[in-house]
Amino acid sequence: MRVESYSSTTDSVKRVSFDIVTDMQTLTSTLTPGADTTNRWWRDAPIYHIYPRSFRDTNADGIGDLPGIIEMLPYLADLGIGAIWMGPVFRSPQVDNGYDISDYRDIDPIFGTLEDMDRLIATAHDLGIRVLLDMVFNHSSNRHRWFEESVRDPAGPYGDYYIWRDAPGDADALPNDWRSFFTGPAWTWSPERGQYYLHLFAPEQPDLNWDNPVVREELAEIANFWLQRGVDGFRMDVINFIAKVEGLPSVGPGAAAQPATYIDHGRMVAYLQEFRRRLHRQEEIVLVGETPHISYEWARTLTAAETGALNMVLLFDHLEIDHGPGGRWHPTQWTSKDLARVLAAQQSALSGSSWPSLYMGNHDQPRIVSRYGDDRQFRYASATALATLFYLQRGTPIIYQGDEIGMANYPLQDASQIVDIESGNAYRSLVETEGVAPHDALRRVARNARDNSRTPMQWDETPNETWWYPLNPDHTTWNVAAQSSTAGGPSVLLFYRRIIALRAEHSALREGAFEMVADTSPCIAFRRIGPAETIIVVVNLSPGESPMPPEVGGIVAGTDDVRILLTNMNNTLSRAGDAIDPALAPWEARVLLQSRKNSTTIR
Ligand code: TEU
Ligand code: CA
Repeated sequence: MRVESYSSTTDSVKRVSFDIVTDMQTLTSTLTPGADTTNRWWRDAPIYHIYPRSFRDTNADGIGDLPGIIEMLPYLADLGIGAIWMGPVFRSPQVDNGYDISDYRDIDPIFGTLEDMDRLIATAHDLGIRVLLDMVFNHSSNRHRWFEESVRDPAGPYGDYYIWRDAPGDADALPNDWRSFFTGPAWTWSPERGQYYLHLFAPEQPDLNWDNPVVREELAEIANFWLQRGVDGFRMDVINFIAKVEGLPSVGPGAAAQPATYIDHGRMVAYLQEFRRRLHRQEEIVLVGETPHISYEWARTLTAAETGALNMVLLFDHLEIDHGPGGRWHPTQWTSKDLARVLAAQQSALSGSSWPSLYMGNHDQPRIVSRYGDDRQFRYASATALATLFYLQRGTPIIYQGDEIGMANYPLQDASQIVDIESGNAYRSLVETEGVAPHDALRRVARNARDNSRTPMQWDETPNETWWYPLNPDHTTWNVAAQSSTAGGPSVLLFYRRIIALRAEHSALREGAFEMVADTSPCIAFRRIGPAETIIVVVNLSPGESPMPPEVGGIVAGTDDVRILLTNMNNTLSRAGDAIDPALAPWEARVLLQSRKNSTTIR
C-alpha cells in the first residue's frame, strides 16, 4: 500500500510516499528468517517491575526515587531477579504519573538525576541485574517542546509530529467518533492552532504521528541515547497503537471505545521492524511491547523471532475474565476454567519462536491476591498458588513490586482516595453520565482502580505519613521484614524465592514445552516437558479441599517415580515413591517431578 508520509531535510519537511506492508500474509511472506544469534538472557531471567514513585523514598519527600531503587537492588538480587523494568522516570508534568513525558533524555527531579540513573545501571549490572526502561512512544506530554512547537508553527519542522485534523463542517462534530481510554472523546481542540489533535489517553497526552519518518527517526535516536548509557531494553507503552487506520475513519458506537479498531497492525509491525533495525546492540537487548487488545495472531507475528520487531508482548485477556460487557468498571463473575482457557490459548498462540510474558498485575491492575485470590481467609495460600500457576508456565515471569509479599488492594472508602486519572474519570462518568449512585460507583471502581496497586511498597511496619499515597494499613503485618524469615508464619516472599530458584534449577521450567492437562474448576493443571524430565503443576484455586484432577491423579497413582518438588502448604518435600495425598488443600499448589524414564502420556 502506498502512504503519504514525510522526509526531513535540513530546512524542510516534504511529503513523500513509500510502500509499507499492510497485511499479515504479505508481512510474513516478506520475512526472511535470519540467523537468530540473539542473546536470549530475557528468557531465563525473571523481570521485576518497579513503580518508582512508590518503591523506596530516600529523601523523605514522599516519592520513591532512583537512590531508593539502588538501595534495594541487593534485595532484588536475593529474590533471584535477572532484570528490572522501571516505570517512566523521565521529565513529566505527572498528569498520568509519568506516562506523559516532556523530555525523553532527562530524569525528572522528583526521581533524581542522570547521574543517579548511571549509578543505578552500573550497580544493577554489578549484581547481574539488567535494566529495562519504560518508553512511552505512542504519545508525549502536551508540555513537550515538540507539541508546543507543533501548536505554535503548523508549517514548521514539528507541525506534523502529532495527529491534527480540521474541525468538520458541522461545528459540533469531531473528526471521528474515537473514544479515549480515560473516558470522553479522543480529540481536543487547540484554539492556538485552530485544529483538533488526537489523544487516545488524556488531552495532556497527544498521540505522536508515527507516519512521519522524522518522528520515527527521532524516537529511535532516543532509544539509542539510553542504550548507549547501558540500559538493556525497553518496555514499550501501548506500542500497538502507533499506526492508526488510514483516514482515521469513525468506527461506530459499539467499537468507538475499543482502540483496537483504530489500529493498522500491518503498518505497526513494519514500523517496529524499522525501529528495531535502527537500534544499537541489536543482539543483546530486549523489547517488550505493551499491546492492549491485540489479537493472538498479531501478537505471534510481532514476537516471532523471524519478524525482528519485539521479543515479547504484554497481553491483557488473562486479566479481563472478570470484565463484564461494559468492561473494566462493570465487573462480572468468572471461573478458574475461564482462566485456564485463556492461559492455554496464550501459550498456544505464543509457542514456537514467540515467547510469552507471564504477569499477574502491574500499576494499571488491582492486586492479584485481592482480585483472583482470597486476601482475607487464604492470603498466603492464594498468593503463592497464583504465583505457581502463572510463573511456571512457558515464558518470562514479570513480578510486580509487592506481589512477592502478597500486597493487597487498598481499602478505598471514599472517592477522594481515587487519585488515578483513569479510575477517577471512570468514577465521575459512572455517576455523572450513567447516573450510577455514588456508593455503587465507588464499589465498582474501588475494586479495579489503578490506585490499588500504586500504594507504597511495604518494607517494614514503620508508619510513614509522608508518602504521596497512604501506605496500606496492613503494612504493619504484611511487609518484607516480617516475611524475611518464617518466624512470623508462612512467607510469600520466601515462597517466591523458592519458585524462582526452582525455575532456575529445572530447564524444563524454562524451555520445556507447555501442555494444559486439566482446565477444570476449581483445579488447573499443566505440564512442562523437558528432554530429561516432565514437571506437572497442579493448583486448587478454591477455598475448599479438592481432589487432584483425574488426569494428574492417575499419573501419581500409576507410577512410583513421581515426587513433590514444591508445595505452598509446607516445607516437607516428598521422595520418589512416597505416597502423595490425592486431595489438594484449599489454595494448594503442587509442583510434581516425573522423571523421564517412566513418563506416561497424560490424556
Ligand atoms: O497503559 C495502557 C493501557 O492500556 C492501560 O491504560 C490499561 O489498558 C487500562 O488501565 C485498563 O483499563 C499504559 C500504561 O501502563 C498506563 O499506566 C498509562 O496510563 C497508559 O498506557 C497511557 O500511557
Ligand atoms: Ca524521594
